[in-house]
Amino acid sequence: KDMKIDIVSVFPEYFEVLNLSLFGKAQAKGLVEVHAHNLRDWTHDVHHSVDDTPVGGGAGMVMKPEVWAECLDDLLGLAPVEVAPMLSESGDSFNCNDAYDGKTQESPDSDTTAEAQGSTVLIFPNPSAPLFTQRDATELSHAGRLVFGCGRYEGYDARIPAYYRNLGVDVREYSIGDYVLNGGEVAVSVMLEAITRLLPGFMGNPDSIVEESYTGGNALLEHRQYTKPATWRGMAVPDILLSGDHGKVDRFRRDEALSRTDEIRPDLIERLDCRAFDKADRKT
Ligand code: 6GU
Repeated sequence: KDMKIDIVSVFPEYFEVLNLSLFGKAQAKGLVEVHAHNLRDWTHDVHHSVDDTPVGGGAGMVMKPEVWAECLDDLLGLAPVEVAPMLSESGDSFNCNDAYDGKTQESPDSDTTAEAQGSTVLIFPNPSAPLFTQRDATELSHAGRLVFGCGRYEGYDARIPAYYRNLGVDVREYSIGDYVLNGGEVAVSVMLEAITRLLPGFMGNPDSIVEESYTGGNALLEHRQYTKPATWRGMAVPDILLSGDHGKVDRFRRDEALSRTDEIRPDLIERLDCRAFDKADRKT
């Protein structure tokens, strides 16, 4: 099972790092195939312009729909179509991550069912979109092809995602956190790493994936880790971890995961499925 990835950006060189390290090895093994394209290759004017001033006024520049569409039509193998006026006025078709038929990306158990199985997904990084989570990474790791469109400047014309959604393409828009970046390139690298490390054969030790933070219905921060020596510069590792009693070790780690999550990320505790608590879990 392999995954094809296309990235469109005005800085395609940014993605040269993908030939290095773990990702480079995965490409060599044929697990993934990545192509970074320059959006300006789809321009026709001498200045290779990809942006224009915002309609309605305001600061900054907005990426033009024509250039993006020529590029994405090529990559997706689609012919240009004129959208019927009624459709183009429909407010629904502009909703983030909402398919035109009203189907949303959040299926109740998308961790396992993978709506994206083997299919093509078009992804736009967007600071004003829903947060990209481990659940999204898991779901998208089952896709056959991912096409990322990196916006720059103040963003891209809202009709681009809406147009492809109307054609029935699975279009997603994601933010990677509550802070502002200059463009989508960093966000795409973050999403790409979160997705591709889940591909079978990508990681040396697949077991290390199962126990991680944010996985399954048990989205807790991980307990702290220690290695040898048992005492270092006068600092001892917790006794229980040296006891050899696996039951006690598990209990200790679970309590620490709960208390640390409660302290650092109380929002994660609130979103926990109450079925994820066991009888011995401390009440907080
Ligand atoms: Cl996806 N893009 C940009 N430009 N800034 C962001 C972001 C994305 N996510 C958080 N900040």
